[in-house]
Amino acid sequence: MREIIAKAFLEIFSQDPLVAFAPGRINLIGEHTDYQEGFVFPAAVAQGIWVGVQKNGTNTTRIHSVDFQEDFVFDLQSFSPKKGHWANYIMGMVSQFKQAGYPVTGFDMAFGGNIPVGSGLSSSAALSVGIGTALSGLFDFKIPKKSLALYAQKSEQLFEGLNCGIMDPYASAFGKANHALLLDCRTNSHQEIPISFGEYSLLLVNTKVKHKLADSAYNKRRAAVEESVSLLSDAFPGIKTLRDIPESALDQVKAILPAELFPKAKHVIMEDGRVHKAGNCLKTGDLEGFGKLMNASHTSLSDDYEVSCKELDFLAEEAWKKPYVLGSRMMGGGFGGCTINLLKTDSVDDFKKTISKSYQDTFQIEPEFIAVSPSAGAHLLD
Ligand code: GAF
Repeated sequence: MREIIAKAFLEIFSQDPLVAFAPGRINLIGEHTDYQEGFVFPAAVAQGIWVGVQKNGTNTTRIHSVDFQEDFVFDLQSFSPKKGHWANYIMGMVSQFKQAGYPVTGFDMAFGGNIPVGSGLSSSAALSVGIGTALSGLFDFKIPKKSLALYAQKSEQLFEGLNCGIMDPYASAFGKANHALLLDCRTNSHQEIPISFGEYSLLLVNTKVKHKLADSAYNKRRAAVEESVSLLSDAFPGIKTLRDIPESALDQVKAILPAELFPKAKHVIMEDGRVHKAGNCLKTGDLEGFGKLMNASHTSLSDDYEVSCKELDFLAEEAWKKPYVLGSRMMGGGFGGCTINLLKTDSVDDFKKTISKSYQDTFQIEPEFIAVSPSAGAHLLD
């Protein structure tokens, strides 16, 4: 892919580019907890986005998307979001750089990648972090990874209107080969946990659906848990987020919150606990325990947080029936995208064959299987 981007750049802009790579991410467990300053357990993957850049000596930015075969030009002095357009990710990052005092001048860019769009592997965070890494390298800004992740989060909030958390860009920036990141979203710091699944492997199954209104439902869930925090603040003085409420206080929480808010708060509180337990399982090699936590996470996301959909539920439930699957759950924001599965490597073929058939019989869609393994975070390429 690096060669494809460099070749396209040379053809269009008549220069050789500086190329950066930024990966997509998986999340082992810890869903919809990052924006409550909770805990998540993501890893970067080998699939990602390649971004080629070079200065052009003007005040204009010219961009070519290799995947969409489209161009976009904007003036660095005056630009604004364009509803639903991929160029928002570039304009959003440039805007963050400018606000932070980094003097971006005219540049050309070509980018493309191999993350299936809508798969829930966070191609948007990979693109934003890739742009940040490329521009930081091009202008020699030496921006710390944590700042790049925070700029990418803010950019997506302001230019795309998704009130997202820090998990996706953080994983893309900090990923490490053969490790997952046990990330504390209050301090924005992480422990690197070595991942070795022995005779088991991770495999994603892409539903190939992305239900409409996913982004507005995401923002609504976030608003609901924020409302719960304010309703709980008298009984729990000093709490900032649901992360500050222990599982042992769930009965008290239930007595205070309205019936429609309690299950959402319960999910966030319990999911934080599951992330800690999952970290311990991986540290002690208890893969069966880890798989059970994945399954419990799915049930909670589906029944309590209500961010699953019939396609994701079907794939998780089919996977649970297989004796060689240790765990299966929906991954990411929900309403489509992928399930993440931990299963015996020598049963992957049987899994693909049987799941493919049952999913097609039920939904008339051929699912996509994506093998993933924890990989390095964003970096400049030679
Ligand atoms: C999306 C968001 F971008 C993340 O911040 C996170 O909230 C995730 O959904 C759910 O865990 O990927």
